[in-house]
Amino acid sequence: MADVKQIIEQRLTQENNQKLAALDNPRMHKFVADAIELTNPDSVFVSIGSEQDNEYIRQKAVELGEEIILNQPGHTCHFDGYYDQARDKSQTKYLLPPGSQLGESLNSIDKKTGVQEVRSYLKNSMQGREMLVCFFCLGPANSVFSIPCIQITDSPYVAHSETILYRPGYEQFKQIGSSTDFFRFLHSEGELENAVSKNIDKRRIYIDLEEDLVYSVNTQYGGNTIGLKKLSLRLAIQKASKQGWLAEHMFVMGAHGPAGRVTYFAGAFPSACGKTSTSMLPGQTIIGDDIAYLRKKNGQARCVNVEKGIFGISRDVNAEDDPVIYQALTKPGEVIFSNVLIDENSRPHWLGMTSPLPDRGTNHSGKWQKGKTDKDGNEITPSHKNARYCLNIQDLSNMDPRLDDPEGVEVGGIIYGGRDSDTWVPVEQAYNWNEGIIIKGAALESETTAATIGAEGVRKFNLMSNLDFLSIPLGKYIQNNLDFAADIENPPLIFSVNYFLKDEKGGYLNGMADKKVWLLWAELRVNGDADAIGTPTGLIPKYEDLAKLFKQHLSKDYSKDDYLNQFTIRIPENLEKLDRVEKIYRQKVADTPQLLYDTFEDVRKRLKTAQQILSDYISPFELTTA
Ligand code: SPV
Ligand code: MN
Repeated sequence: MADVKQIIEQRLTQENNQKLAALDNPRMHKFVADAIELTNPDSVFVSIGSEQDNEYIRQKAVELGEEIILNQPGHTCHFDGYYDQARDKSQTKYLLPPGSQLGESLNSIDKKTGVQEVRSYLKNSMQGREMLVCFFCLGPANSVFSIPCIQITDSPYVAHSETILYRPGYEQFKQIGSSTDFFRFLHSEGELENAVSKNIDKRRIYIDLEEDLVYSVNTQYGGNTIGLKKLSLRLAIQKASKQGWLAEHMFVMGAHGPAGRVTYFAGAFPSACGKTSTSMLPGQTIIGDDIAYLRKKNGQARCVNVEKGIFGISRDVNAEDDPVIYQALTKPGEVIFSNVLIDENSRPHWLGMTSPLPDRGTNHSGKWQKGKTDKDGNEITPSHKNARYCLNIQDLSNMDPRLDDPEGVEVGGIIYGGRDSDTWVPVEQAYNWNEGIIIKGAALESETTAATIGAEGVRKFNLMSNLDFLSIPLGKYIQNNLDFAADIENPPLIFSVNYFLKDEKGGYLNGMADKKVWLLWAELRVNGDADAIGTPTGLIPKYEDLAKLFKQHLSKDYSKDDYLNQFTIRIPENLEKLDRVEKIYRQKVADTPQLLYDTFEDVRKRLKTAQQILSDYISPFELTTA
């Protein structure tokens, strides 16, 4: 590479040069210079995260047609290409240096080959365009949790989204001086056609764990491009593993118990399985809905939201089920909608918003009218199932006041949830930390959704709902989770939840609102305020306690029949599940901790004993208080 200083001075205006020069960080300067040489932009804009710079980015997004202005002040809509609507797992790969191994569950490519390939797609990709250089911070600023990041992109939509989703990081870069400890992201949309990435076959997201660097090219969908979101989670998991903390696919929220008590929960659910709506439950307060860092301090588990905004799924957000988000999406304020349907009055519409959807408008397929089909003959839905909104948590009426607490909040409970139609009860507490990590987290399975490219409704193993983002061997990751609580006197309690349990006819056994009761029961358990019934797999609520919570919080008479149907322990399904998951560990995860196999065996024995003494399907009324 030519001289770093020379490149920057030649290719940046004086003003932009000064912004960069104020940060005395050779590694960062080298990254910028290399990106300029490689992608060859017409101009470079450096953002310091000021209101003026953010406004420049917002305007640029509109000017270039990456965002369309909607009818409400502050609202815009972005479209991704028709085949670029979700995370591309198959083209997201680790750049593997010779001799290193991640296990066969993680997607990787030989580093030299991968770097060459992705850099060939990035070559001159910003010609005729402007490069945006932005600084952000993962986690609250000035905190042990903070990780400074630099994002380079030619997409003002990506940069704009990041100004909403992440805390500004320019000042953080001033503070770190010449430290090399930060994450780097280089993204280019590649060639565009009608403002969307054209060369989808050359979509690549390649991750260099040695360099804390991610390349993303020929894509626009946020999950593939917004470096600080899932791409940073991968880098953070590796960092956390080295340093003894945890980076998780988790919401963080305050559950409001009796007499004003607030107990914080962190919850991991696969994408599109109720994570955001749990973090947004009425009467509770939200810290974050997607990514959390957990660290230990003074013998306590503490956590922060890595983000400050939400990139949430629009589908099914309506005034009744998600009143807080619905309100934020229908009043003036900064919101980027993506892949929704826009009507002739520039109003956004999405699936499940309850009001009738228009018969025509503009969506991710261009001009759309009811009945339109794609080139494969599939009917195009008015808005995509993975259509999203992006907004500031600050604009929600239920923001928890400790969102930016640099110390994080104390974790009272951890919740693992999946989309499971036939096995797990709606809520169950693990007997202890290790069983929680193994029987709830590491055994998690979930049916696939529209958040990733591929078929929906297929039951897939997804440990801790974090499988898509793991950057270390699976066994090591499980061991890190087990070890995390080893020196914590009162570790958080661990719960599983399942909002998707069905009866034999395929009907859901629960209403959408019921999750509030499961959460508030968990809140009581964390504080020692409710008894529980012992099952072979954990501890479930007593009927009386749930009936009280249903009455108090949902004004609902909870019947014994509902309780029976929901909390019957399904022994054959639980046994099958253990066998299914164990097989995956035995076949694919060479470094599985022995404790996992031992714990599976313990639980299997308990299930079989109960099956012999009682039956295949055990009524909770037949079990006793633990
Ligand atoms: C998810 O799919 O889990 C998301 C959205 O939170 S993204 O990862 O950005 O695609
Ligand atoms: Mn997510």
